[in-house]
Amino acid sequence: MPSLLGTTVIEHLLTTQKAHPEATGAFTRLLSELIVAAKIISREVNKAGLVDILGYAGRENIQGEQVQKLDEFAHRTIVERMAHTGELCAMASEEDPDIIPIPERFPRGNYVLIFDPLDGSSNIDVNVSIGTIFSIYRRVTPMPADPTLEDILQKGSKQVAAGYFVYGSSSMMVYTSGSGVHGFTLLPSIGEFLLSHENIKIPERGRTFSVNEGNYNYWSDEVKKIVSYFKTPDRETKRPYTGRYIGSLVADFHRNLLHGGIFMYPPDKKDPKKPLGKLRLMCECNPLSFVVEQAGGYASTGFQSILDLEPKELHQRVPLYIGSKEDVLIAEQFIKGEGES
Ligand code: P6P
Repeated sequence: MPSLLGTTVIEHLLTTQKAHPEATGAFTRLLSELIVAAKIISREVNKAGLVDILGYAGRENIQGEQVQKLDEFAHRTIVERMAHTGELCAMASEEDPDIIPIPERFPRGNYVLIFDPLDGSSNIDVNVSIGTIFSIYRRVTPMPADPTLEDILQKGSKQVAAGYFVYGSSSMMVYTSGSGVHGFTLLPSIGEFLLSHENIKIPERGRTFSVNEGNYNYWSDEVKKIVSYFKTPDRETKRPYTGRYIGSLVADFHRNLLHGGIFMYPPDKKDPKKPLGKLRLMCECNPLSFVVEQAGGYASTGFQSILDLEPKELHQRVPLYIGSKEDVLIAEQFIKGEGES
C-alpha cells in the first residue's frame, strides 16, 4: 500500500509536463479529468453488488453484445466529463458506433480520446476485476473544421498517451505518455491515485500464457502449435508455462505486465462475423500495445506489430499476441510457419 506521502498522479503528470517546455498543460488537464471519471466509475463498480446497477441495460452495443448497466454508466460518465474539458475535438467509444463530437457549447481542443469504458463487463456480477482502457492522439485535420474519421483512425504508433484503470481488489491506473510506464494505486480514504509502480518493465520472457482454450477446435494449426509449445516442459527449466485466463483483458494484461507472460486472442472460426478474433484495434489493442512496448514488451497481430497497423474501421477487430517480447516473437514464428515445436 502506498504511503500517504506518496506522489500523486497529478504531481507525476506536472513533473512530466515540466520536462517538456513546449507543453501547454492541455494534456495534464485532459488526463486529470479522465482520472475524475475513473474515480466515479470505480466507486460504482465497487458498490455494484449492493445496488441495482448490475444486470443488463436491455440493449445491444455496436458489437452486438448485451450492454451492462455499468457499461452504460461508465460510457456516459467519460463522455459527459471529457466533453467540457476544452481539450478534445472528438471521442470514440467501444459503446458507440460513430465518432462522438464535442457539443457546440464547449470549446474544442487538439486531442482525440478513444476508449473502452468498461472492458470485461461480462465479469461484473461475479466480482472479477474489470477496467477502462484509453488512448489519446493529437488531431490531424486543421482547426476549426469539424473533426473527421481521419482524426480517429490513426496508427497506434501515433498515440501520445495510453493506459488503463483496473477496478479490482484495489483500483489502479497504469499509463504511458512515451516516457515509460507508471502505475498508481487509488487510496480510497483520500481519493487519490498514488505512485506505486514507477517505470514498470515487463520481463523479457514470462512463465504464463493466457488464452481461451475453449476455442481450441476453432483455431488454425499454427495457433494450436503455439499453445502446445507453451504447454511443453521447457528444455532448460523442464517446466511448462502456467496457464492463466481470467477472461477480463485488463486483468490478464496487468498480471502479465507485472510478472511476464503472453496474452493471446487469436483468430478463430467460432463466429463468422469475427474471423480475426474478438478484440478491437482502436480501443483495446492499440492502447495496451503502446503500454507494453513502453515497458519493453511487444504486441503483434501474429504477422506484424499492432502499432504499425493502418486502421480501416473504427471498430475493426484484430488478432492479438501481447506481452513479454520473447514470448510474442515465439508466437509470431509459429504463425509464420517458422516455429520449432
Ligand atoms: P472470451 C471481455 O468481454 C473481453 O472483451 C475481454 O475483456 C476479454 O479478454 C475477452 O473478451 C474474453 O473473451 O471469448 O475468451 O470470453
